[in-house]
Amino acid sequence: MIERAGLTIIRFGGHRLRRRGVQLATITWILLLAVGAGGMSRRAGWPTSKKPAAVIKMTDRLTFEPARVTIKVGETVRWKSASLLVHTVTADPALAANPEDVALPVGAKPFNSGNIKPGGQFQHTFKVPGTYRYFCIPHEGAGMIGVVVVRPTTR
Ligand SMILES: [Cu+2]
Repeated sequence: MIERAGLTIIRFGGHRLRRRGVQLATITWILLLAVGAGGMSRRAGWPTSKKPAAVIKMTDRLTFEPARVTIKVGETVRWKSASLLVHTVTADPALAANPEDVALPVGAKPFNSGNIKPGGQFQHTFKVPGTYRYFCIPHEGAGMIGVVVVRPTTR
């Protein structure tokens, strides 16, 4: 009985090993494909949620907190509503009641989030260095104004 069992294992041992080899090769291929696809998506710049360099809260006290942040060119700022009120993030002189509430570096395009509802958020990537002064449309008169300083990268 024992000898017969031993013979059986020897007889099928080679076959079993070969099958395991095939399985390993298949798994290796799947892993390589997965890693390859990951690398490709990063290189091709497929949509990935960009990690913000700064997060600013919009509050019921009609403030941006912090009111002033400093980032590097190419970085992203995210604004999050921690408020029951509707706010905006607006850096467009055409939409300001007081032109002094807006400042854009030369060459930077104006931007406006539109209405950000409670719990909502908005983000903007700054491609031109300089000092940005922005405001909230409904609360400009109440002084809801913020500043983003964008430093040039030193090479
Ligand atoms: Cu506001």
